[in-house]
Amino acid sequence: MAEVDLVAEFPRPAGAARWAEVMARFAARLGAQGRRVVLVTSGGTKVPLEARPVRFLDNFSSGRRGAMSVEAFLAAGYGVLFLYRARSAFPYAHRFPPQTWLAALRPAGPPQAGLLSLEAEEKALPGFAAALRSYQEAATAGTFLAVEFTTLADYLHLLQAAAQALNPLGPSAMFYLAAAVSDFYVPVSEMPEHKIQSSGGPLQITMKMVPKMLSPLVKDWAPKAFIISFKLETDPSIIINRARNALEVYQHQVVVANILESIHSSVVIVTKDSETKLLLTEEEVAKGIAIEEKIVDNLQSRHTAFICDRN
Ligand code: PAZ
Repeated sequence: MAEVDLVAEFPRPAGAARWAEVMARFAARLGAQGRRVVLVTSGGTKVPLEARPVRFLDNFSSGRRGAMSVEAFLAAGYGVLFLYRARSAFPYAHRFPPQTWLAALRPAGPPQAGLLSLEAEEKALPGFAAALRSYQEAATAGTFLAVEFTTLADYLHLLQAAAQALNPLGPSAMFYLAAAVSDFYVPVSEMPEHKIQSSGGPLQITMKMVPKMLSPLVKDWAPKAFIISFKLETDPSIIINRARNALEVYQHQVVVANILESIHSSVVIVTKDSETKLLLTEEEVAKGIAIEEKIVDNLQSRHTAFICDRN
């Protein structure tokens, strides 16, 4: 879809131009260091049903896949641009919902010289200090940039800007498109201005199909990059065919196929000529290993081969 169509169909969010600059600077700096950079998209998009929206169409995605994958990519040395749904899972922080640290942390005496001291029983917040350290290392090294979206329009504009920022990195750029993006939307021109009244009786809405952004991404926005899309289904009998069909239609490199019931324990990495099942054993679950570590490890090797091939 050409840029002009995107703007016409989906209002450009406030701040999109500024984020485009920030993302371009981030990618250029890490590219100049010779670092690989991955765009991780994460969480679900929100689709308004009214022009002054009270109601929305949304989906189940928690953002956990994206957040865990960011941690694995940073540990592997990638620069990470994280395009995520506001208030969905955030790297390092998602393991510690407020009720865990609100109960465990307490002030360790009055602030001194502007420094606030907090303390907690070590076993009340296992992994907390390590998570803080990992996050702060990435922040200090400047290898992590988080950009929020809420609505489908935000997501589409920011995805395009992120792709344009990463395009100059050629094959060193990876796109890891784990967000659950709505397939349906109500065009602005067809939205009721005010809140839909329940006194009007049962509601019928006709929604338009959201254009598939994978097509311009692969063809025009970042044609040299290594591109991974995700495919979620609830029917295991169709998943591999749907993944193969996406590879055929969009001509990108990898589809990560997952089934709703087992998204966090099993996936299949599908390419033009291979299918690799990744599974977590009970032992691995007990050790706290996440499926995302296996996905990222697998994709990192494929990315290395892709870069060698292109060079
Ligand atoms: O965000 P989450 O951890 O709850 O779920 C991850 C996921 C299932 C949204 C992701 O793995 C995925 O398949 N995304 C693409 C969904 C799709 O458009 O088919």
